[in-house]
Amino acid sequence: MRTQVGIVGAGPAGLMLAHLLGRAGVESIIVEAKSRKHVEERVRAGVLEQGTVDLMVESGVGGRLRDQGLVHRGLELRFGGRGHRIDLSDLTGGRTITIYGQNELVKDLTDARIAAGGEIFFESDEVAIHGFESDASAIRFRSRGEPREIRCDFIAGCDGFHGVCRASIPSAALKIYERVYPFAWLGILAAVAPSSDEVIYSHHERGFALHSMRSPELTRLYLQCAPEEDLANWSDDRIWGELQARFETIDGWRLRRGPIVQKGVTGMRSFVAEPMRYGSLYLAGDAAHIVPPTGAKGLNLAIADVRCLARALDAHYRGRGDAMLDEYSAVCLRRVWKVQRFSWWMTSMLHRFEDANPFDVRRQLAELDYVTSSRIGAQSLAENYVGLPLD
Ligand code: RFL
Ligand code: PHB
Repeated sequence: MRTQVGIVGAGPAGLMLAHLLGRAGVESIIVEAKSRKHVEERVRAGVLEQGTVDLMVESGVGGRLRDQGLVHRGLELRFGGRGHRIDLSDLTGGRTITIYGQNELVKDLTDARIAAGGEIFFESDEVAIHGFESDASAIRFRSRGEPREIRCDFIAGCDGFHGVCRASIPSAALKIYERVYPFAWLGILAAVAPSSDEVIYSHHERGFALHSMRSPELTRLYLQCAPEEDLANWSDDRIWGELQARFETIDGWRLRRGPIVQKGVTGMRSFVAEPMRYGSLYLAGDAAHIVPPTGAKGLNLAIADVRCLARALDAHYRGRGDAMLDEYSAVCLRRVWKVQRFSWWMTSMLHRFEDANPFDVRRQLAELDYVTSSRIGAQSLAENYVGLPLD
């Protein structure tokens, strides 16, 4: 088989890239390790920046998102037993965020790709990439037991943090920047109406907690836990009790409880691999960088990368030269580092650190007080949260 762009990974990055390339008349084939069902049911991100929503709508895959996405104009920071609203829209000239599950976005993009006749090899085994240092790029894998090879001009490594693409680059050619946090998030999805109209980030002496949602009937909640936390120690009652304690307010706020339909523990890290290109291999999304989820940025960053890559590849195939491909890594990394800074900052401000002394805790509270009482402080948070402008 031959195509122009071979894509590894059918997560948000790989699917959006294939979709944008298809619209530009550039051919691609996706190779994915997991089944379609697995990819479409994976519960992950939920907050879309305005720029991500605009790209979905402009590129013709925003129908369900516009019907079912929950548009939010603000969020709440809760600390010291009080809630403080950050009016995202007022602070950013009318911009908003939209709550829409990553799995729904993945469904929309997969449906669009398949309807457009695009090829996705799900459940591929032994995926390996070759020849990207020279002009002989290829993806080799097994599909239903049969060996396959896709020869291509470019390979897009959209295979997430644990994928094969970044790992195939000689380690001497990459510089890795990393910080692993001494805590994780225990996340649940509960079949109950959200207890608030907006997302709540709560700082509490027992640890951080987050209230989000997926629909008027589904609540998404997270609580800070130990990195090696064993879910077996967390009965539903214990989870609800702990969440209630961490969202407590002086006026007796109550968290609605309901059946827990999904539970999981997610580690927290900041990670960047530079550069995001090696020969004709281009990394995008989690394959190149990870942010802790406190800023709700990972998915949005993945989409920003592939928007840039799709434009650069389009320019290449239209004979407009390779300047954009040459600049791809540097252009993406400028955004990546600003988003790293923001995600690290939100994480540091909101979590409980075991080794923090009383000074550190008072400084955290002062930071929260500043951000919620100064328009300029709040504006900086809001500008980053709704999404920095796309280059
Ligand atoms: P993905 O989604 O990991 O997709 C990579 C795909 O590659 C496949 N794959 C392979 N395929 C072929 N061969 C191989 N050898 C392969 N190895 C892997 C995988 O099966 C998969 O299908 O990466 P992508 O596309 O870069 O997308 C990144 C996002 O998924 C990620 O950044 C976000 O989920 C992060 N994130 C959040 N981001 C936000 O923008 N807003 C949020 O609110 C938000 N909340 C979150 C999050 C991530 C979380 N977890 C579980 C990590 C909340 C959580 C709890
Ligand atoms: C979510 O809805 O899953 C969510 C919301 C905000 C975050 C992370 C995750 O910062």
